Amino acid sequence: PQAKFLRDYQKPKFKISHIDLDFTLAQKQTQVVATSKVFRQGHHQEPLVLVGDELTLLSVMINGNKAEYQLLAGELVIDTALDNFELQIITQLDPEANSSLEGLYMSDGAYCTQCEAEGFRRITYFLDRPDVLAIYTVRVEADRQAFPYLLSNGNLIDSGELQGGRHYAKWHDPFPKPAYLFALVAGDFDLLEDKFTTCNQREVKLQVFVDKGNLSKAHHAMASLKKSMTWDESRFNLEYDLDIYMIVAVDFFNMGAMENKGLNVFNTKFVLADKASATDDDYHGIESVVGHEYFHNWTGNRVTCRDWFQLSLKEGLTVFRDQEFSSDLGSRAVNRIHAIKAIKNQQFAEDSGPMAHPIRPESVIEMNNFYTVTVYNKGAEVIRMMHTLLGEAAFQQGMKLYFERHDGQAVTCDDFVAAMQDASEVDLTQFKRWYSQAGTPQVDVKEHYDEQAHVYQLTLSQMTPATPDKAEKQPLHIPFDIELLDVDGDTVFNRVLDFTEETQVFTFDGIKQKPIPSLLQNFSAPVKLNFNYSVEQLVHIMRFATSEVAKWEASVSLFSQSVWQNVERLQNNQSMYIDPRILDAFKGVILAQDLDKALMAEILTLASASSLIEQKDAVDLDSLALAREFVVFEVASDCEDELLARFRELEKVDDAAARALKNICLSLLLKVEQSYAALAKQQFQSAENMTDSLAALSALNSESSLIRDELMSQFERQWIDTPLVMDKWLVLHATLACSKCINQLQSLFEHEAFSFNNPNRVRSLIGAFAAGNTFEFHRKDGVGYQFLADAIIKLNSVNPQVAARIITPLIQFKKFDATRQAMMKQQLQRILAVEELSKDLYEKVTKALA
Ligand code: BAL
Ligand code: ZN
Repeated sequence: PQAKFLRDYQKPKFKISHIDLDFTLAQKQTQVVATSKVFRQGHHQEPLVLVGDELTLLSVMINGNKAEYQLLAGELVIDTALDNFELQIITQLDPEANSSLEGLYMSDGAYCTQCEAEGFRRITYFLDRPDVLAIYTVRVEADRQAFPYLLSNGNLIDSGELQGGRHYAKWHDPFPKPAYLFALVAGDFDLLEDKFTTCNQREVKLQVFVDKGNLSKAHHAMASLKKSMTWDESRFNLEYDLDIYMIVAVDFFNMGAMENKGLNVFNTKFVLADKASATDDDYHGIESVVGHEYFHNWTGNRVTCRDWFQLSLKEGLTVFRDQEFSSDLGSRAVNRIHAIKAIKNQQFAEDSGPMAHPIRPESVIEMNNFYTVTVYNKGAEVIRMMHTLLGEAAFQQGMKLYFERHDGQAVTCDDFVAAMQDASEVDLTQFKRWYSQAGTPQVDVKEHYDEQAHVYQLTLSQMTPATPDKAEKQPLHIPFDIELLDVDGDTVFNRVLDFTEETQVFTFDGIKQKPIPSLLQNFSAPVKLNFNYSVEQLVHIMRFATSEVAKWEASVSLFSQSVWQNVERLQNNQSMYIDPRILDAFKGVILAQDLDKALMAEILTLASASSLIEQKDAVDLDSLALAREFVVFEVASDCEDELLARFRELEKVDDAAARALKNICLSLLLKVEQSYAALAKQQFQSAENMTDSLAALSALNSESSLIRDELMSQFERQWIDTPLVMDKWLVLHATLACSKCINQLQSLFEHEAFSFNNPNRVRSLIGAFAAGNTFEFHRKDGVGYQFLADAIIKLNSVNPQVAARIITPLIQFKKFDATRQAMMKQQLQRILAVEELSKDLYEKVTKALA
């Protein structure tokens, strides 16, 4: 497989202004007639080259006559002297056999599509690239009884009956769009309907389609959609533009959801919810993803990407928008903490691994491999930094200018930054380096206080380590937010510093006593901070920082420092130890009366093993396991009485933040004493919602006990017919912190709740194990690596996109000891030797072994 490069971008040689698609849906042989209006662009004699994949070509006609063509390696080459013509292509496909879930496929008896990034070429030969925008008219025909709903983008313009029990529907989308936003759905569903009146008094019909019997679980998604529409009008002044907005939930889906114009297709995971079957986190996830897809209507659909290297243009910006939506509606601090965790735990890992890439990648073998935490989440951080530098008012002016200039176009990240710069007084020339430099910048901070002169100085130095794509890095424009606190906890300085040079000294005059600095507040830039905080400073920040996020960050540092110190002690054959001031700080949080309960829960969710690993370049895993367990045990047992009191106080409170705090208390109590298993059992038996049942099971999941096994069986019996809940059960099995785990997982491959064909099931059983069960995955005997590699080899032919996604922990091997690295590489070699290895896996494995 060959890489494509951003630098090779060329404008399309032909334009397609309109396309009429006619689908005859039938078992094994769906037929697609695609009729396009084609226009040569500029003066050239080159042939029209269309791409296709897995298609049976039946005919090609130009202006009603049979056309000459060649089929070469997935390309249909049509040599014609005409400058404008009507092209008709007839293809045949087999959606039933399509297990890759790209293009047109079947999910539980319904036809549906996924065309981003390059799935449309599995439907017909086309200029399948995002800078070719066409107006779509789509006719769908199928058996009426099996497929009563026939849906596509835009507005319904015709429908009717046909002979033989068949029927048809015709849809027209007036907005020109790239092929990746095309969608079709045909099936039998339950339908929840509502309406929304826009700020300009236009009435929009809202529809959520779900599998039969699930109607009562669609209300939260509908409510989230209406909130999203209201919010986008009030915060971004953006109104919806079609007469109808449809969401269809399907159980077989590679991603979370897809923003097809007017017809979003969603993974059921981000639609279906009721209190009995969905957790508070699920509710939050649904609101956020429904918002995300809705916000794409402007940032993605009305203005789209020129080429796939610009993916962050729409994804970084839309993640930023969905984060702001969640923060405006809920707790800003807790939402920020979740966003920071995604960067520190996953994006930093990507940056230090073989797949490191800038938010605008420069070369790609398989585009599906670049729907990453870097493009999405670091992309959102880059937008957030611009928001910090410009302020809300100027940022909104920039958005307005961006739409004025580019509505209806396919543009680049440079176009976006230019709009932001032109609408504000802020020079973003240096800032743009964030788009082209991969890797996590490291910021070292040194402090100096002159007691006589009352001058405090911070010296900041930045360095971005080499990544496989580039060794040389230039200094970045880093907005560096700080607060200086005095010994009483009052603020003496609180501002964002413009840090632009390799080394820069910031001087603060008139500082009467040595302050305590709270650095990189709110994680104002996606960098690694190196500052030698003392325990005393961290405790002070936890107590007095103005920012709630800073309090949380300080707690993470306190816990992590203690774990690493104990790793060192173990390596030096010393006994482990914890500073009592750390214990007091955590106890203070449990006892606090003035802290938001959701924030308290975040602080007490002690850093996971995988997040600790991300803090270091090299890790002694065996010592880390022992040291982390020790520090968790010390914190939990020192706070046992306080944890139990909080648990009791919140036991019956019906509120998500209270539940979060109560449940973290329960899980810590189980770290102290297995006798608390009775408490977990009691909670499980009396739980009135999924949050509490699942939390009880999770708390018991650190060893294979009788109580745990009994409750797992009860849960299984209760939920066997509800796949999304069985996913939670699979995740519990996959994350069991016990040496029996892998054997049990192997036997679960045969369980009726599992299927290699369904991405949600695969992610729950195999993905969750590799990414979330750190010490079992990294077992010394290498069985964890072999288990993952076996599953990936099997998935290579079933669903390459999902296989390439769950391989991530296996390619990130650099931090581990030589023995583990060798075993991981050995499994990668096995994968590389597989016949007909997909492009997706080929790209990741070869980069890892390079
Ligand atoms: N565009 C793919 C799914 C999403 O990011 O919304
Ligand atoms: Zn998106």
